[in-house]
Amino acid sequence: LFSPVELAPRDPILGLNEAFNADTRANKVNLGVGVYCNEAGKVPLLRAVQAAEEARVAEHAARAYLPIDGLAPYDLAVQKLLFGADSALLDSGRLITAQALGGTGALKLGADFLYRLTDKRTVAISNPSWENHRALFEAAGYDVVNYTYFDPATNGLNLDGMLADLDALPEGSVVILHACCHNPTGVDLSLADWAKVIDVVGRRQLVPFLDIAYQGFGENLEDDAVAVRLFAESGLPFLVASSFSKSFSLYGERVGALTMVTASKEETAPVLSQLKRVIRTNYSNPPTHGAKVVAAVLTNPELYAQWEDELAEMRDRIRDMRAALVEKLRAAGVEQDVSFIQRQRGMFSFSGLSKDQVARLADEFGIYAVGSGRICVAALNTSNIDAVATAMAAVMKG
Ligand code: PLP
Ligand code: TYF
Repeated sequence: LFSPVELAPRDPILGLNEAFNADTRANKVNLGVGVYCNEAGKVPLLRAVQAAEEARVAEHAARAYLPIDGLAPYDLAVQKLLFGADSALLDSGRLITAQALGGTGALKLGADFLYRLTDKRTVAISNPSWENHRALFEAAGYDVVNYTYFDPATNGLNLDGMLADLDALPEGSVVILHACCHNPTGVDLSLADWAKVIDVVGRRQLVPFLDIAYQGFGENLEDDAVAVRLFAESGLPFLVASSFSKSFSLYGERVGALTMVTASKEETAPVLSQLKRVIRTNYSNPPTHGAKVVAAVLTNPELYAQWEDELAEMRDRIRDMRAALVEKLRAAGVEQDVSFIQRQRGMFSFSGLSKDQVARLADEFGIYAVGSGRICVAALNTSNIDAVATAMAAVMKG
């Protein structure tokens, strides 16, 4: 039975953890996986989460099954966060939200749903993108193509290239769009850029699928949702995969959601019924704990305010680390322009390091980054940043 099975390639990001764990050097640093660590180098348990968990344990609640599409107060709280608490969409009958197993689970539900219920077979992802986008949609049966995104010459966005590529896609293609804090580049669209993208998407009848895994890590919760809100205003149908893994530091609880905005309220019941079928035939219904905790925080004004503060703390610390890294690289004698590190948003910096330079960082210094040159700025702290800047400068200078 199993003798013909060949070894699968490792995940290019999660695979790095194994190499890092096997490294015996005391001053090793893991800048690979996109996980926020605090100044002490630890994944934090947010105080708002702890308070909600304590209240939940004290309840000693029974564990019945959740509905197929998840906890209703959670789904509603997700919608408010995405579209705004006063959005007209909330009462429009055009929204469907299903609790999902993280943002990845939401993407997987969306991929399976679209493949099963539409006849188009092309998905476009940004070049570069999070590697799982390709893997998930290929596994669902899609042909995955790239659209132009990053411009290495400016370390910014190639908007014209992006619009031209979107314009050339077959009608009905699914387009995955990073709503904020693009992974891996940290390069985002402006309001005006989004308006142009929405124009092409509408004209070419593409299927927009927004991925928002870092809401709150760019500017703030509201501004980071601007793409979602502009698509909402456009009246187009679209999908959103959202995640609380990062914003609640609840990585292991798998808390996310798939939201679909239908074109009319008449579409909603059939779409929801088919989505439930996809869920039922995958895992039946989602787990309770993470969604209960997130819903408790999002529906309690005091806990919400505390969470917003803690999110701002994470965001500000990452910004401080960006500024410090730029300063220390310059101080270490790096002459090329590294100011883009401070303009990039979210957890990552697309550092411009080559594959060879990344390999040297690991071999010579015990500093692990993704082969693409992506580093997780959220893993820097005042104890490791000098070593990282010195090592980066050494490999950058040749
Ligand atoms: N989408 C992007 C772009 C991501 O970077 C991540 C990160 O983990 C996810 C989706 C999914 O996150 P999770 O499945 O951990 O909630
Ligand atoms: O890009 C990252 O590092 C995060 C975490 O297969 C991650 O999004 C990485 C790889 C993966 C799943 C999650």
